[in-house]
Amino acid sequence: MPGITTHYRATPDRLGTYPIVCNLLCGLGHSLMRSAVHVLPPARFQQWLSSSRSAAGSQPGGGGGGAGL
Ligand SMILES: [Cu+2]
Repeated sequence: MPGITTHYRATPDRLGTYPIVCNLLCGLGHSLMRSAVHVLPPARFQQWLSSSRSAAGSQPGGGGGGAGL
């Protein structure tokens, strides 16, 4: 729903990429509300974190974007 922030919780006990599907019938566009959670090894996560911080520092507004995997 516009203006409402929702949260998902993931338990990262296995490496991989897992789909996230909106679980609230929230209105127009609900069927398109898809995302993913990526569970990475610690070194790979640190690499992603460093590159995200670099990208955020070089873009107006500081957006870090997605996981970029
Ligand atoms: Cu939805």
